[in-house]
Amino acid sequence: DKPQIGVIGMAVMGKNLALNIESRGYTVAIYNRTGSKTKAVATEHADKKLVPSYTIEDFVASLEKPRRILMMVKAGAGTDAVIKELLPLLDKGDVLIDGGNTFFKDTMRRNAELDKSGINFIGMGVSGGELGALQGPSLMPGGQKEAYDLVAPVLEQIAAKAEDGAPCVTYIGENGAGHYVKMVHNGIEYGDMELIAESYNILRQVLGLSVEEIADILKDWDQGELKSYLIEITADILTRKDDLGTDKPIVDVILDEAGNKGTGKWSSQDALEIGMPQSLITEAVYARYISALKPERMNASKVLSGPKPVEIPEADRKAIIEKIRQALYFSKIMSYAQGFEQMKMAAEQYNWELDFSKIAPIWRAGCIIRAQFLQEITSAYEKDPKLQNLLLDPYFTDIAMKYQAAVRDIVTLAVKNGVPTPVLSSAINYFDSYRAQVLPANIIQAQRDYFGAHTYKRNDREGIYHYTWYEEQ
Ligand code: NBP
Repeated sequence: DKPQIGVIGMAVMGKNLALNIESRGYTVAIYNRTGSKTKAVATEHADKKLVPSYTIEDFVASLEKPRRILMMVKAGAGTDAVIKELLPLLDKGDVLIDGGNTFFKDTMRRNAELDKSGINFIGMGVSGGELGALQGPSLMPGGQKEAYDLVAPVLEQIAAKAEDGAPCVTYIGENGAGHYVKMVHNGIEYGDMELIAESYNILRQVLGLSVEEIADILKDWDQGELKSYLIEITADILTRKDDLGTDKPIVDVILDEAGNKGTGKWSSQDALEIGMPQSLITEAVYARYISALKPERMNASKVLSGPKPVEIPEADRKAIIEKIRQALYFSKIMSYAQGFEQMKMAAEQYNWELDFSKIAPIWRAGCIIRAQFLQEITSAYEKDPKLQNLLLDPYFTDIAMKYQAAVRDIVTLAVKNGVPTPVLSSAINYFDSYRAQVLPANIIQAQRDYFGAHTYKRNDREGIYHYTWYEEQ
């Protein structure tokens, strides 16, 4: 059998995707720059229909035409290097897929460049980590529609399946649309993670609960509206003890400095670029940055102190825990509302036709942000594909109205205790701004007109105005 598809890059993602594809009945060509990795995969899985090549020429020559090649290499220079080597070896009509965490503008550029040679280039977001790659990831492919159709059968087979059996893959849109949607997905992931961390912190610092007690609370939350992969793994994390034998919970020995690989930052940067508020994700990125200033924080903590903790009567605890749950769900909704607004604006600016009734369902399984609540988002966009903002769908309007009081109470309680809640606070501020008939932007416009003659519009008549604030010198 000639391999029907090839995978370049035998690090954790490429290897597992190759095995996933093979498990669906395909013969898969494999190649890696460093041959020993290819050899190791081929040897370990000698019983499988994997066809190793040790030069890129042999790899390309081994494939059935039109060739279908999936690249899973380090995004950036690695991707460009592989494309450069491949280009002279490919023919018109071949399909090259970049499954890396690539910046969407790189994908737009590569798509246009390769299109000149008649090569179809798909930029595909892959979410689900190592296990997802092997068992079924969520896939977000963008590029030429005809090219997508050539690879759709394989992608549908390897993708995760939602509860209703639908594969977690859909054609997202032209050129960089797939990587854009993956970028927003990752930003949302940052927000979801930080919201759980902030909720944990309030339970721990304000209510004084133990790690074990918080684990039980999260397990309980995972039975209801908040049911999701991230709540589930956090509950699990909180039950684990230190593996170096100190008998402490593992979370109590993990240094509180968060790392990042930049995809959350890209999401915020582009929101700034296209002019759409994305305050929750951005605050989540900042929360990681400020955490990374650990030595500075240690220093500052010796000089700057917060308020005295508020005493919380035992009898109030249960109600506060429920309010934290509501605050978390409310804030998650704000974050997704912003994420979908951002994608809507991006579609206008980058000329994509994004169909959210098809995009929301592919996040229901396989990916890191998979959650029961994505079914609600799916239903909202199925009912109204042109929905202006998630908050205007009746289900979400109802939750926002019901839970807003809880967020106000929890944020206030945290502030009074000196416990930071950058993302929870951001959520209620977004809600209050988005629903405001009047914002103090009149003051901003007056200031701009005062010092820079930037002009303003009036709320009672048409036209552009400039006020004579002072006599010309
Ligand atoms: P890495 O991101 O660690 O990349 C390692 C692979 O890139 C190896 O195969 C390496 O070959 C190859 N490579 C590099 Br580095 N530079 C190259 C070059 N100049 N020419 C050719 N090959 C080059 O691997 P990964 O963690 O498996 O991720 C692969 C892609 O998938 C990345 O873009 C990543 O962001 C994305 N992704 C990862 C995850 C995850 O959970 N890890 C999830 C979703 C997406 P070598 O062996 O010869 O050095």
